[in-house]
Amino acid sequence: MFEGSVIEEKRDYVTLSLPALQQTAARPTRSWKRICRRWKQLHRLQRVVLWMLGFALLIGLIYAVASRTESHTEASHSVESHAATSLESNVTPPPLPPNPVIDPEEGEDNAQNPEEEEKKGGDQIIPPPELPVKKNARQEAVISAMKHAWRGYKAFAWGHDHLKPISRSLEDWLHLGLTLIDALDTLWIMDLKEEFAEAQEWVATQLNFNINQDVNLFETTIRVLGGLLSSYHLTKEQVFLDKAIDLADRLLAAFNSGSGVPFADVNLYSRRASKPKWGPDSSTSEVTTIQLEFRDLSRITGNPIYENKAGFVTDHIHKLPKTDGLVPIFINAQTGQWRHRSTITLRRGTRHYEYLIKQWIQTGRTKDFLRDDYNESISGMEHHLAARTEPNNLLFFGELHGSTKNFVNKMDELTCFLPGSLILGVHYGMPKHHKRIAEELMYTCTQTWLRQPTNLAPEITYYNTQPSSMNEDFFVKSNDAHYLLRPETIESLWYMYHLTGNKTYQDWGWQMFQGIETHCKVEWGYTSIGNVKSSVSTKPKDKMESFFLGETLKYLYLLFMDDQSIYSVDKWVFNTEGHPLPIYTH
Ligand code: DMJ
Repeated sequence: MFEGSVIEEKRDYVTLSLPALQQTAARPTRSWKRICRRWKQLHRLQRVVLWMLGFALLIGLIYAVASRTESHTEASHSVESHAATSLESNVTPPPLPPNPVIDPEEGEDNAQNPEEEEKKGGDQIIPPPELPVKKNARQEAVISAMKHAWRGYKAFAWGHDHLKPISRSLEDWLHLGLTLIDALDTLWIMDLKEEFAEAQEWVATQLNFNINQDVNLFETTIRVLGGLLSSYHLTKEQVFLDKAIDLADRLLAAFNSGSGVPFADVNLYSRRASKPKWGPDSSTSEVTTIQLEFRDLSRITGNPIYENKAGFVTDHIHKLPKTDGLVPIFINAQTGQWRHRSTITLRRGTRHYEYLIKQWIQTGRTKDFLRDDYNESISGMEHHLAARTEPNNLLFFGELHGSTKNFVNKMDELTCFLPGSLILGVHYGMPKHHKRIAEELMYTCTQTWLRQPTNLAPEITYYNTQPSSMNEDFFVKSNDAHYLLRPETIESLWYMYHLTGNKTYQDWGWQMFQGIETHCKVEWGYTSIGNVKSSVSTKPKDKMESFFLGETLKYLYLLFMDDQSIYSVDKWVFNTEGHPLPIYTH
């Protein structure tokens, strides 16, 4: 309004002044004669002074005009270049700076101001090495699931073994904060810095192994020792190594048996070992599935005791009689001998075979007896356990029961990690036909999920090997219809995708994840369910297992990763609980 009035004012002025200029146009001749007359009347000296003043005025005027022109030129130049920049911006947006990737070692070397460095170290977690810049939508969905599970655990079970997400309570088993430790490296891999920092803080200040508690050697090794070791490798934070050493020193008591084959349980405080409460023997897969972790600790610390104690068991089992490489499921710790008439099954035995190939890889493929025992066992599986279904010829691996070794046509979800180990072996030069077995078994395992209305697998599936009126390849008994948030099939899908690049494996995994989201997600986390056979009556069991965070969500995240080189199986060997450990040269 104010500016408008000024313009109006100026317009009036212009209008008024035009006639005034026209009126003054006739006067110059008369004025000029008068000026000339005055000039002649001046004294000579006065005229000289006036000339000089005029000259000085002229010079000043020229200078003023010149510098005005110069500054105007500069101003127009800068307007032009600004215009050019705006134009450029309209055409091509400036490139965004890449996400910073902080090299942990570089960070240490660059320490200029110790105080600032200390502050940084206190509240900043270094992202995983070679962290991918962008995550795709499927990865983001899995990260949301992880955050959701973590939120429930933090609210109602913080520092305890398991969350009961429906009753909003907790459950302890080993009293070791299992979920928190199992989740550590998953949080790290997903770049969930805040959550990782609070978990690390708990490990540093609350995790205490000096407790009067019997723990299972196998479960404590794969979940807690494995979780601490992989966290140490990923972060180089000393606290994880210190805790790992303290725990392993206590667990060593388990090997104080007549044979050197460990007892199943150890009391962490008294460091006394005992057979399991349910029977006289140790489980074979449990005594042969702890070597990756104990060896890793020896390699880090330079103390050979851990590797020697656990490695002895593998050497001992290597010498025991087997059925074409297949082992019975129980062994006596005092005598070091198999339990007579014990069943052969991949359900409780498979992890033994997994650690044969993985130990061979971990030791830089230098201990060939491990590779040979593995190959013999796969031949044994093909010969004794492999069978096909009616009507669709699906491959599955059954069990040989008791002393008669009767074939039983059942396979557990637990067995479905086998395709992953098989394809890993093929990658490292095992017989090529193992790939075909891996692909076929992968398909069968996937069907046990995707043929259920929930897209979730039952714990145990029975297979029809004879034509039947049901015309179905498999069926599930009501007692076996639970899904405990297990990872095995998803774990194998990751290996299959990782090593073949076939995106179908990703799509299968995505469908399974949808099943988990639809039927297991509750307000405060995820729950295992009692019935995968109905999408309306799933019978939630109110328990979130630690391996759901340690394995299931981790393998889903890895499965959907665009850049598969980051956690490559050429650099890492994953323990049976999904914790990555480095590969050594020998
Ligand atoms: C995990 O603790 C490990 O994968 C173990 O080897 C077998 N069982 C669970 C997952 O189902």
